[in-house]
Amino acid sequence: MAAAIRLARWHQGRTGSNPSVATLIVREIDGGPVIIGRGVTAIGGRPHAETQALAEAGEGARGATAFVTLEPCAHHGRTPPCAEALVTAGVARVVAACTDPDDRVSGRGYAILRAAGIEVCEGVLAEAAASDLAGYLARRTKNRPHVILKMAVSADGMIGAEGAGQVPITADIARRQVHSLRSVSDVIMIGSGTALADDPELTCRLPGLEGRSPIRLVLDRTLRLPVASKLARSARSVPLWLATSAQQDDPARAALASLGAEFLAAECHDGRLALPELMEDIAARGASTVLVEGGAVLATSLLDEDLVDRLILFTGAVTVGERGVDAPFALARLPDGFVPVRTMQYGPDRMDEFERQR
Ligand code: AOF
Ligand code: ZN
Repeated sequence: MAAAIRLARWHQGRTGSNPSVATLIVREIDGGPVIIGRGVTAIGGRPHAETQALAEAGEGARGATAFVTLEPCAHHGRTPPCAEALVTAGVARVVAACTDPDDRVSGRGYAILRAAGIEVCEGVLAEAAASDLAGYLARRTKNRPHVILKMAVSADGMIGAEGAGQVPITADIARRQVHSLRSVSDVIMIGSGTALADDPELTCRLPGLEGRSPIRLVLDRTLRLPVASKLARSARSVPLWLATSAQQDDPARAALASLGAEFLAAECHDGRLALPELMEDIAARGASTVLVEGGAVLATSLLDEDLVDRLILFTGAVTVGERGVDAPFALARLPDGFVPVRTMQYGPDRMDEFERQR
C-alpha cells in the first residue's frame, strides 16, 4: 500500500476534479509477492487507476490481490465501474486505504466486490493515503477545498517592509519548494493588498514544471488590480480569477475581462468578502487544493474563520528591520489548534509544517 500511495503522487494536481489514486495488482510468484500491474489515474482524470493496472496484469489478475488507495468506483461514468472491472478480472482480494465519499460510491464499491465473493480489507494506511487525498476529501465532505496557508517570516518576525515591494525573506532552495507546492495546487490565493504591493506573477517556474501553474485567484473586492500588473498581463496564458463584489457594469471589470480575467461573484459582509461562501464556490468549480500566499490580512481572516487546514511556515535567516510589516504568526506565536507534522531545513531557511486538529 505504501508503494501504491507513492505511485498515486505521480499525477497529484493533474487529474482535474478527480483524485489521483493508484492500483497495484500483486500475486505470489516463486514464493514471493510480485507487482504484475500498476495504474495511476490518468492526467485529466480518466481512465481510472484500476483499468490500467488490470490491463497490465492481463490474465495474471485472476486470483491476485489488488491494492487500491481509494475505494473502487461503483458508478457508470464514461467507462463501467472499476469495482465491476475487478470482479470480471477475477481478483481474489482487494486491499483498500480510503473509502470514497462520492455519493455515487461511498461503500457501494466494496459491496459490489463482496457480493462477488472477493475478500475486502479496508482502511490499510488510510491516514497516509487521506493526507495525499486531502483536497478531494475536503471538497466531497466539506464542500470546500483543502486550504494550505504558506507564510515566510524573517528572523525578526516580519513578512515584508512597508512600501518596499517584494522583500526576499527566504533563499533560493526554499523558493523552489514553494514553486513545487504551487505545481500540485489547484489554486493560489492572495489578497489585493499583496497583489498591489508585490506585483507577483504566482506561476510555477521550476525547470520542467513551467506548464504546471495553478489558477491564480486574487481577492479583489473593488477590482483594484491594475491592468498593467504581471497577473493581469499573463491572464491569457495562466488563468486569473478575481473574487469581487464589483457590479457587472464596473469599467475596471471590462478592462480586466478583455485581458482574460474571470470573475467570481463574491458576497460581502461588513466590507469584507465572505470567505466560507467563496471557498464553496471554488470547490463547486472543481478545485480541491488552495495555496494561500499572502498577506497578513487574508491570513488572519482565514484563521479567524477556521478555514486553514495546514500551515507552512518558512523562517528566514534575514532581518527586515525598520518599516517591517509584522507577521500575523511565527514559530514563537502560533495560532491555536495546530499541531506540528514536519520540520525541514532548506539552506539558511527553516520550514515548519502544522496541521489543524479537527
Ligand atoms: C476509481 N479510480 O482512479 C479514480 C476514482 O467523472 P468520473 O466518471 O471519472 O468519476 C469521478 C469519480 O471517480 C470521483 O469523484 C471519484 O469518486 C472516483 N475516482 N475512482 O475507481 C480512480 N480517480
Ligand atoms: Zn473507477
